[in-house]
This record gives sequence, structure tokens and C-alpha cells, in this order.
Amino acid sequence: MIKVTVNGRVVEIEDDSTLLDASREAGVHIPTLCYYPRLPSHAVCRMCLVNVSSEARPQPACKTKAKDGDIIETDTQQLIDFRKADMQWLLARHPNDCIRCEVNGSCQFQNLVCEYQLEDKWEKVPRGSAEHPEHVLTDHTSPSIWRDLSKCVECGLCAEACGDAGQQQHVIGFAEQGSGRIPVTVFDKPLSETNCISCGQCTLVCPTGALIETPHWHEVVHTLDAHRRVSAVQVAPATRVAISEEFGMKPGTVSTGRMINALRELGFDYVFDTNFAADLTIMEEANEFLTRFKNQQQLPLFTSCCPGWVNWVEINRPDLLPHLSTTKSPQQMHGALTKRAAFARTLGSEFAEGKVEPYVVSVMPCTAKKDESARPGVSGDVDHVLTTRELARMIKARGIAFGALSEDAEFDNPLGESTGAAQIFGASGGVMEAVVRTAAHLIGKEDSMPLDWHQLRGVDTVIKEAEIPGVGKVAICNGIAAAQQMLKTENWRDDYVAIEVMACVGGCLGGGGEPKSMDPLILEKRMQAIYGIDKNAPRRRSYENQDIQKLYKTELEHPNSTKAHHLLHTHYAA
Ligand code: HC0
Ligand code: SF4
Repeated sequence: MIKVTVNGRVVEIEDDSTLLDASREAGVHIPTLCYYPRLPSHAVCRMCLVNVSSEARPQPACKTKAKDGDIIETDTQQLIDFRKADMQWLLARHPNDCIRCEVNGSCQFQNLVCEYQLEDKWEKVPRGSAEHPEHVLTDHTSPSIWRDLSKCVECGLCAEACGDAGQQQHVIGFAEQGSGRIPVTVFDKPLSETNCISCGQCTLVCPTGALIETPHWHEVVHTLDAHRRVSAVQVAPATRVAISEEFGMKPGTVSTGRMINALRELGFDYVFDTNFAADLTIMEEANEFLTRFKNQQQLPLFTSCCPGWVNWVEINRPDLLPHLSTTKSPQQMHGALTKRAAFARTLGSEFAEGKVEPYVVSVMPCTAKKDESARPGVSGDVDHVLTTRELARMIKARGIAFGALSEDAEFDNPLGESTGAAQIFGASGGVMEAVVRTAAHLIGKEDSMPLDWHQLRGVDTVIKEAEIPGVGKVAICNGIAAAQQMLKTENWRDDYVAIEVMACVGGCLGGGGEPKSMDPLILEKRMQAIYGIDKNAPRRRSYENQDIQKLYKTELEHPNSTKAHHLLHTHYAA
């Protein structure tokens, strides 16, 4: 440990801490635009320049290591003037349309403009096609991601998140060097024509509205307000452990009840749980796996509930498609059940005859779920997909006091019951752990196998594995980069019987539609919350879900039945 002084306050910090870490420890705010935890710092924005006693000139706090005894000053007039000049330069080229911008109120750049009181110095000479006639600045071609590069502040974080330090897709890169550079796609192709897998990690790190999820929330608000359709919403496991952050609560705060109450206040007739369908996915996938294992066919089985991963396989390795589980993701299963099974029939004869369908919305931590809902073979199951951030925007727009809502609320049934196994879907390793819990029961080894598989958990990106007695080894790839690494190994086909891949590090809890956070431990905190829900759940194995047992008895017959295949399985396109 070392000791440093920040604006007169002495703090003790880890040896390899940066000046930014030291300031945060001291509770001192230093502005940043091009810094994001887990990505390399290049200090291009210069907003975090501070004075430090061991250096003659101001240093960028995000990448300068603190030394024992350092005296750090963050707020001298000279530093403030420098930041203002820097901001002024960016502001002069930024469009003056905050009021209509999707990130209005949660934009880091806007916050700094307010903090440094620059609002009255807007020169209205925005960057636009006149400055970059050769580049496409606005791109709405992707079902998941919108780009508006007139709002770009050149931080470079999107290129990092999509590049070597992140997803390794290299869809976005810099066209020019120096000031005036903008992040573009190869040959300026629209995103829909690139190798983009829709993971949304670029939107998560973008400090402005230059990269956002394709917004669906306006249409959802209009449909709810029109009151012409019966509406149902389902919520993903990873949303309930992250949405609290949007309302200033401590990371890791679970807000299941508050979220259900907010959705009811927004006007949804039914508030269901995607977790119900996660349990159903396990029933289908565990049985699919055991059939493949018995026949020694198409092994290892790859999980298919992460649409970023499915996109990656379709784009890069179509030869692996037969290895993907054919079970629909819980989002799509839930939508299909809401529209075309027993629940819909309870709504009246027109619904039972399929003449009308309920309006189905899902709330997901993921941008690729928007893309998934439009896939051939499943499109129509879900009408609109909101990210966690969009739901928060809707709640704020309606003036609902989220923090004041009661935590005491239950999902509607019959599509609302779930087990702990479904909840852990939201964390990397969780889908496989849930499969193993139910597979152990199906092969009669439940009593000799553990319920908790700690070796499959965690936010680190090393490939994790576990031996399932009598079956073989399973593996976890935490992030699309880890999956690519696994596929480069020689023996993955022989080493494993099943492999889980989640495209985003941490799994869905680190998804591209989750709240933006500068907390370096954010993934760990959300993960802890997810495993906490599982630990306290009265039932922790998917087959124990009573409503799922009923569903098989009354409607689906048995896992992988013809009926189940019709409603709950899909196919993939090369
Ligand atoms: Fe996930 Fe899902 S767990 S992909 O990570 O399988 O987005 O949270 O909703 O569909 O259940 C995301 C999260 C889901 C789905 C579930 C799965
Ligand atoms: Fe890259 Fe993912 Fe953004 Fe697509 S969505 S550009 S793959 S980071």
C-alpha cells in the first residue's frame, strides 16, 4: 500500500493504483471522457489532467501511476481553464439537440458541459457531412445499434470495446489520426453489412449519444397509451440486479419488486418473468443434450441463448451451426408461450383462435436481443425489446419514483414462476450450471452431485471447466474473445461434451444494454446479487418448477416432444 494526498486529503491505496484511483478513493471527482474501467487508457481527451508533485507538468490521471508520497491537485484554476478550452472545442462541433437525444440526462459530455457551465458558449458549427463528406455519419441499418457520429467526441472507447481489448470483432476503427478522427466501419459500410454481432458493448462505453441501442421505447409507450391491445411484458434475469443503478442505488441492489410495480404503473396488463422460460429452456436443452450424448452426435453441444454468440457463429463459423442447441432462447420461448399457448387462450375466443395476439414486450440487458427478436424462425414471438437502460428512461419519462416503489410485488402467473437455476442464467457460467443441475436429476445422480458449481462461476475470462461424473467435461467461455480462443485450441471437440458461450464478459449482467457504470467492480457486484437470489430461492433446479411441470402435463407432453419442438425450438442460417 502507498499513501498519497488528493486536494489535501490523505488516502491509502494499492501499489499499482492510478492517480484517478487515488482521487476516487479520496472522494474527489475528476472528469473523464475517454476512460472506461476494463479498457486500456489512452488519455486522448485530456480532461483528467491533474498536477502531481512528482512530475513537472500536469499528467493524465487515468493512466499515471501514483507514487508513495505524491501530492495531487485536481482543481487549480489552470486545470479548470484547460478543461474548459478542451470542452469548448468539442462543444463547437457537437449538435445542439440534447433535448431530443436518446441519452439526454445520462450523457457524460452533457454532464461536463453543465459542470463547467459552458451552455451559453455553443457556437453551432456542428461537425457534419461537410467536415467528413467521405464518411457515413448516420446509420440506422442495424436492428440493434444506431450510430450518429456527429455526436462523437473521439474518445476511441467504441473501437477499444469492439477491438483487441474487448470483443475482438474490429467492426469499428479510426479513419484518420489526430484531432478530427472518427470511428468508422470498414469501407464505411452500414453496420448491417459488417461482422457486427449486435453485442452493444460499443454503446455501453460511448460517453455520448453517438452509439446507442436502436430505440424501441417510444413505440412501446405509444402502444401502451393507446390501450387497444392486451399487453404483456417479460423481464430478463440480469435486469433486476442492475436497474437500481439508474436510480442512484448501490450496485448489486436487487429491485425485482420495484421493477414489477414500475411496469404495472407504466400500463402493462401482465408482468411476467423471462426466468419462467429459462427453466423451460433447461428442460428442453438438458434433454436435447442427453439425447445427443446417448447418440454421440453433434457434440460438444453449444448453448444458443446468447444471440451475440449465435450471430458470431453464423457470420464466422457456419460449420459449427449443427453444434448449437436448437432450443429457442428464453426470451423467444416466453414470447411464443404468451402469444400461442394456454395463457393466450385464457384471454378469450379471439385469442384462442389466433385472430388477435397479445402485445409482447421484453426487457433485456442486451442489445442483440433486438436483433434476435427479428430472426427468421422466431420473429413475431416478441413485438418490442427494451434494454435495461430504455426501461429506466421510460420510468423517468413518466415521472415514476422508482426508489419509492415497494419491493413487495410478485410476477403474474402462470408465466411468472421460476427457480434459482433460471436466475443464474444472467451470469456467465449460469446456463451450464443450470443444465448440470437438471441433467444430474435426469441421469439419477442428483444425490451424488453438488448443487453449486463454483468452478464455473466468475467474471474472469479464462476458460472454466468442470467434470460431470459419468458424462464428461463441460466448459464456459466468458466473452466472445474467450470463445475465439477456445476454438483455436486443437482438442476442443474431443475435450468437452458441452460448452456455454456468452458474448459479453460477465454474461448478460455485463450486456450491452445494461446501465453504464464507472465502477471497476460492477460485474462482480451484479454477479453476487444474482447468486444471492439463487441461494435464497425455495427451489433451485429447473425441473422443480411447478408451473413448468403443469405445462408439460397439460400442453407440451414431454421435453423435446413434437409440440415442444414446434413452439420452443428453432433453426439457424449460414
Ligand atoms: Fe440473458 Fe437469457 S439469461 S440471454 O443472458 O438464456 O439478455 O439476463 O434474458 O433469453 O433467461 C439476456 C439475461 C436473458 C434469454 C434468459 C437466456
Ligand atoms: Fe462491435 Fe459489438 Fe458494437 Fe457491433 S455491437 S460494433 S460487434 S462492439
